[in-house]
Amino acid sequence: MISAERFLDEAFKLGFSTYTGVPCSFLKPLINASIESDKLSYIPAVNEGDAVGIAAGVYLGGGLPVVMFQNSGLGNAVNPFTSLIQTFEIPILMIATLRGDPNSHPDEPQHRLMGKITTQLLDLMEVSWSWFPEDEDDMKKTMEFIKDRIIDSKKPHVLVMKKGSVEPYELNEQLESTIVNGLITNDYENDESEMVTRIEFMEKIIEKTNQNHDLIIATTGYSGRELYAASDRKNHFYMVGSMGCAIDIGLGLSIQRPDKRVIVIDGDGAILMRLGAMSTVGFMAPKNLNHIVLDNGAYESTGSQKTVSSLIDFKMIAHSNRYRNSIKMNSLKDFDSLLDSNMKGPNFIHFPIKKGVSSKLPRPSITPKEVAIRFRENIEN
Ligand SMILES: Cc1ncc(C[n+]2csc(CCOP(=O)(O)OP(=O)(O)O)c2C)c(N)n1
Repeated sequence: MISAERFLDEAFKLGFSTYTGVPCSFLKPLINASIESDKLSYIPAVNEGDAVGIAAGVYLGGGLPVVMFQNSGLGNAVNPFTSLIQTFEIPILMIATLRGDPNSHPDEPQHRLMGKITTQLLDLMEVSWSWFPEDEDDMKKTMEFIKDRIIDSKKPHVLVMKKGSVEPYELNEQLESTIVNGLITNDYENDESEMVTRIEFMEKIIEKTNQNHDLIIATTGYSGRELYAASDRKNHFYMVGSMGCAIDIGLGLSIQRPDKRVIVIDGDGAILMRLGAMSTVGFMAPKNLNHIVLDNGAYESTGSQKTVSSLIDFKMIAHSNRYRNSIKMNSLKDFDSLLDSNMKGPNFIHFPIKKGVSSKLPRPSITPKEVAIRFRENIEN
């Protein structure tokens, strides 16, 4: 057994200072100690996939994140693992518990199958893993080795934790949110004649943002491609895959880099896939985060099938999740002045747009791996 504080200390010395995840009883000591530590931060994700997206944002902002969750949540994280972490080559350290360990006493029935396949699933996803250290004498070496390995290979590594690996650590302090009461703004006319297409919106983004101060995440599908078509810049992150994780990445980024303005360009289909992520945004309340949902009422990138967005009041959802400002607008003129106002966030803008995409829309010629390297280096410089 090792001490939670010693593990966190050792990891801190190696640069790991931001933790995120979803609790498991095996993880109790590590989560409790990371919440209480003055030098560490813990971001409470609501889904294991969101935790992986948040960690990606922390890394892209220059940090070294650790994700902790129960193996039953590994399934929730498969897509962000395969299409975000592995595709963009983002090195994160993960701690996954082993409920349902086939070599231990029988666990609850719901853990049996996942316990049996956890390490096989990691192998299948081509994710390297090793056992969580149980001996303090080995811990330092193991951690140094893993840190070098993930940084050199730009790949994730999972420490699989068996029951009783860490000494108990009781929780004396709870996480506190800093949120103030949010506002819903109903000042905009939303005249249909003002509606623009996605590419027109992207051109406005290009006009109103700059490479040094703004960090822009564009969701998977046509959004990323149209932002690229409008202009290819170092501060752009063109998502491919991990649909719904744009806001997770933006959240991790805005916490890691409070000095930058973070703009997340989401789609109605994408945000509906991971609405839960918005609750962590409200809880963490980063002032520099702007979350825009371009709502064309469709999954346009995959053939324009209708989404259920026409039934949804996104502004109310954002408000209920305690975003500081929740707005619906569809005019570029209004959007222009809103950006100039540099309103404190987290801000949510539901922006209805017209369908339509160029028949010759390019795909980024830069690879996902190059996008990630360029994005992180641009922030560091
Ligand atoms: C997990 C996952 N499910 C499905 C897809 C396929 N897919 C890619 S883009 C897209 C549509 C996205 O719709 P929306 O966010 O509304 O943006 P739009 O295409 O309308 O710009 C879908 C379904 C995917 N990439 N990942």
